[in-house]
Amino acid sequence: MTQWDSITDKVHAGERLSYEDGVWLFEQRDVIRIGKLAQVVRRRLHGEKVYFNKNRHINPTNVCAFHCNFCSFARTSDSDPGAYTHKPEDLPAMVRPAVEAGVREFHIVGGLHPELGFEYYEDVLRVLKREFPHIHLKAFTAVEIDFFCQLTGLGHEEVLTRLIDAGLDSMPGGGAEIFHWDVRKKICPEKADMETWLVVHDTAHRLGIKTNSTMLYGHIEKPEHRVHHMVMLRQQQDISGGFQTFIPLAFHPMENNLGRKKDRKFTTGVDDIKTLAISRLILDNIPNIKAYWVMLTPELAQVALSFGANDMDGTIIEEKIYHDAGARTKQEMTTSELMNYIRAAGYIPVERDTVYNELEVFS
Ligand code: V47
Repeated sequence: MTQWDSITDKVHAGERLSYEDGVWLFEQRDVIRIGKLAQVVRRRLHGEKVYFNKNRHINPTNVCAFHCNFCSFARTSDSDPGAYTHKPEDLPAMVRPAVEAGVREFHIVGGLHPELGFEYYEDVLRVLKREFPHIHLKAFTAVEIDFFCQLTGLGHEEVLTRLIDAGLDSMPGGGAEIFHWDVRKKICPEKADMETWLVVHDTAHRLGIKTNSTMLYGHIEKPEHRVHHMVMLRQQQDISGGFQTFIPLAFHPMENNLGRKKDRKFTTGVDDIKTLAISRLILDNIPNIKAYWVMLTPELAQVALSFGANDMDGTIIEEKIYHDAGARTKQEMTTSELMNYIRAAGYIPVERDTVYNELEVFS
């Protein structure tokens, strides 16, 4: 029996793939064959449906105490060129047009400001929830939550409980980067480490908060690190069960030191598609795989739908982290553009809310 036969049998039988299977798949050139296997899993879970939502990103500040070498968004102080810190009370006016256009979710992440207190972040949520009680607040990565613990001396559960009281409804999956310390120590040594990132999500899941997960790939990591990352997420999901989706994030090399070291090379389309497909195969217990069109381009995200992905994120409106790093995509897509991409790929668009309740099936 060849390794292909063994993996194919496991996928059809719904059996878990091993770490070794994952690394072996990364070594294979036949991306179509990997994609076909990923589609077996994707069809079993979702049939022909592809999810999207109507959302708006809000980045309250880009001033950050940390120095991750892949980041093009952060500024070290408020006096740096391009630095900004919005007052919480100014946010409602900024985002009202998007609310009037029908968004249902605010995706709120930002810098770890060295001088602001925890109350600033609570106020961001409180002001937005007061003004727009019907909008879901998906806010703050595990790294931000851990930073708030350092600011306040409180534990993860206390910080999360205070944020829930202020209006937090769920958490995004950022800050995961690459868990393996051999890589993490070189790209973001100051950030919460793998254990801390996982503990924050574990705590959120126990408090009833759904969260997402990500992986930043295409820089100095090797396939082994990618598969290790996925296996660690899978292990956590077995324990706490609250991850809704996995989003592979391709490294963007402009305006950051890591990109300079890599001669500003972007990931290739084949690597992007292969990574998505393998994640669908390894992460058997995370229901959704997101093709984040801002990062992939809408065209490649559309292709990804036939390689295991079943979610295209949303309308997004005003994305900053990727655009500061050289994203070649637009800032926003209309729902009809999103639906056209999904339909043209042969799938059924389904509008969802942040926690994956189906709102409308456009069959
Ligand atoms: O954690 C930062 C990444 C993440 C770069 O949960 C970069 O639904 C590429 O997590 N090149 C934040 N990536 C974005 C994020 C996210 C995005 C979409 C949906 C969700 C969700 C979460 O962006 C960071 C980091 O991994 N990032 N700089 C860069 N130069």
